[in-house]
Amino acid sequence: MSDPMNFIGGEWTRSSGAATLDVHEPATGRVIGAIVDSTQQDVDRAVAAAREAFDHGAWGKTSALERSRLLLRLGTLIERDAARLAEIEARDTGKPASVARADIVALARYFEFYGAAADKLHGETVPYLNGYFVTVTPEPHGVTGHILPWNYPAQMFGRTLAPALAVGNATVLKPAEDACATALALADLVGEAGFPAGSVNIVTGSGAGAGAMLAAHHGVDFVSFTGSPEVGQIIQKLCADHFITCTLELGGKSPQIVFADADLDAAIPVIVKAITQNSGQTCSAGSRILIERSAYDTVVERLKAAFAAVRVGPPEADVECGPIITAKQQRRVEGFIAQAKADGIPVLAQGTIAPEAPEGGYYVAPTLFGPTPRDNVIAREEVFGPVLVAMPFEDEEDAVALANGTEYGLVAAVWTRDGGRQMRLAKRVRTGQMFVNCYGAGAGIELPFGGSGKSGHGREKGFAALHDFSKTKTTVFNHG
Ligand code: TXE
Repeated sequence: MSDPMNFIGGEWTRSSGAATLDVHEPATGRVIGAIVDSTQQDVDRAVAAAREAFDHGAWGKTSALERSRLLLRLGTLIERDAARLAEIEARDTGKPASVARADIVALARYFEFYGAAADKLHGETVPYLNGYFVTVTPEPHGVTGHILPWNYPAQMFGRTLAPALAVGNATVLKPAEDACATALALADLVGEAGFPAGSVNIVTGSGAGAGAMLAAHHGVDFVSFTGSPEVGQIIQKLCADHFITCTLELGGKSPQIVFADADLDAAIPVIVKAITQNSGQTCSAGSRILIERSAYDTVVERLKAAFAAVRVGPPEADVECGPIITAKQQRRVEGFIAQAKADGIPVLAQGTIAPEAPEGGYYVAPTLFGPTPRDNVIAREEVFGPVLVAMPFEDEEDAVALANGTEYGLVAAVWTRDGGRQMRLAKRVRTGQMFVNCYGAGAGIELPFGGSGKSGHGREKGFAALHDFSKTKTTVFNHG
């Protein structure tokens, strides 16, 4: 597909307008293509196609077993085309080649997991008055809107669409304007897998344009959004205007809490990877390291060496860290680093930009700061880049207060050999996911994921996503 187009009603469709947006390659900064900047008419068409598929079309009539088989087939097609998809993803996002390949494996796994679950979503019966029989069954919302970020475009396609489709919703997806290529490549596989027309629609375009049009659309019954807290608030208000709900996955400032008794051989590589993986552009990035004061110097020495060994380069160099997604995000990350330096926070270590990194690419050297004052902006706000801040704490009570001391609450980890302390912190740290002596631990498709506060609400992944993408219906039979 060379001309910019949307995927609507099972077909590649031209925009009603002429506007397009350039696509830049993060590794070089060069323009490598263009996408449709969708109009209101384009979004109307996509929602109408989904509505028709759900209300009257073949999709609305599929059985759970048929949906299961469609999802599984799509997962198999993704595996078949994994090398091609990984190349597209790496070029579009700048991810190291091996990371892009792992993302495609995770993408296929989403369709496998939710394909296998689609025909196992049971309802329940409720004991009630004599003469009555009551069922409570999960029902699809109808048409679901999906607004995606650019940091894991391939994984997000599976994370949000697979559970929505498993339940039976018809979907309209707006990928991020900065990374659409994989979603568009997947549209052809959706068709090949045999999904009925209108069950999956893809419209590209800007956030303030197509994104807002989708969330505001009265033909949409539920919205799944991943992105910034500022836009999350806009989405929630747009949804409230037409009385629908949404899930918001908005990022974090996730703490790794290291006690003096931690196994540092195990902890240090995991802690460094958790902030440099995907160049720190991960909602669940472990961006704060909280260290028991008595071990602060030892931990920091180990961290410095590991951090300084991180290399940054283009996808084909396949080093630890790729470029930042756009020039705008690069400026944002560099702005945080410059401000922290201006505030006098010591730089403990920096990674290196590899000589293979082309001029013009959006590269930022991973940076470790510490000790970082607790009230400094870099200790509280999401940088969304490879920037780690180290902070000492006094005791368990102080560690909990520090961990809970931001507006976010998405992911946290504690590193300690003390079993009682593991249990206490797991209970007291305000977070959607808690890791004990590990972090992330794989793609985690099976594990419910989501936050509270500025990290958003609702749950993705695991069976929890199936609940969020459905609503319960209570049916009361009078057989008296
Ligand atoms: O996000 P936006 P940006 C955070 C991270 C990052 C910051 C800014 O801190 O530095 O957000 O990134 C669409 N109505 N995260 O500017 O703008 C947009 O087109 C409807 C964390 O890229 O929120 C894109 O598809 N939609 C996050 C999506 O929202 C709108 C991942 C995300 O873009 C819209 C990404 C509007 N008014 C950024 N404006 C995570 N949780 O992983 C934008 N969009």
